[in-house]
Amino acid sequence: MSRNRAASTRNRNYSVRMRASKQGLHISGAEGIYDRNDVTRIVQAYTERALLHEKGRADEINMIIEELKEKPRRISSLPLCTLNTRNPDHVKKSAIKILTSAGITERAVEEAFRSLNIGITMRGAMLMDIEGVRLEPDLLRGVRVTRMGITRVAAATLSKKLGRLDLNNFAVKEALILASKAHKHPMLLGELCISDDPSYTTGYVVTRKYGYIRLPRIKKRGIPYGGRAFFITGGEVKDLVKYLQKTPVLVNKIRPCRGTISLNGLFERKSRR
Ligand code: PML
Ligand code: MG
Repeated sequence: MSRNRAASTRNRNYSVRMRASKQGLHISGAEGIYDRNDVTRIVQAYTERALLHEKGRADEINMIIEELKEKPRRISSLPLCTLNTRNPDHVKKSAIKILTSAGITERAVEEAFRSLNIGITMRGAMLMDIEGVRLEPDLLRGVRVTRMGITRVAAATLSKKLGRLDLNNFAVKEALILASKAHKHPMLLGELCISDDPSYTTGYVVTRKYGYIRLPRIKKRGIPYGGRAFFITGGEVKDLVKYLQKTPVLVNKIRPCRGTISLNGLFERKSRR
């Protein structure tokens, strides 16, 4: 093969990852998988995001730009809907009903809410077994899910579907992509996420059966902490951590994005199938 040909058939995908902090505290993180031609634009966009964040202007921004050696695995997104939750209490009760339906104990869900509310935002996610016992190797940092992205075509479809629901923003798109990668792993049973952004008061839960369920009013406005808990079962934690951190995954198919429904509506819809 000629040199030019070899160069043109090389993987053109780059993982771009940004992590920003201020006085050692986490401000914001973002990442995606991009074509080589888009990398410069994305680096600029991520830098601006870190410098203009509502939690304050970052005094340290770490950016990693890495050519992917492995071809990303193609996956579909999780189906998405929003629950008509009224306040943090109603959210917690609903989250417990949804997550316990997947075999996670109420104790574990309570423990996840407690840990996400103690006022520290970890860089990555907690891993919890179904009893609420923490299993991640680094209890301070957690496990950051990395090397995931979305194809251009799928991104346009997702923007269109979310736009109809007035939800076409980075928070929803990036969280959905992250959760879609994570929940392709057979050890994941569920997830609870609360945004660490003070003005972003919608969180979500995930189960295999119900997909990505947004939970408005999960916290009061102004609270600057949050995070993720993955509920896991069976298998080797180190294999799961390797998958979450290292395996490149691209969302290339968008499953349905639905509007607001009640908890009964969610349970009934599935049981009718
Ligand atoms: C975050 O970016 O801090 C997490 C956002 C979680 C909720 C996203 C959504 O509205 O679906
Ligand atoms: Mg955030």
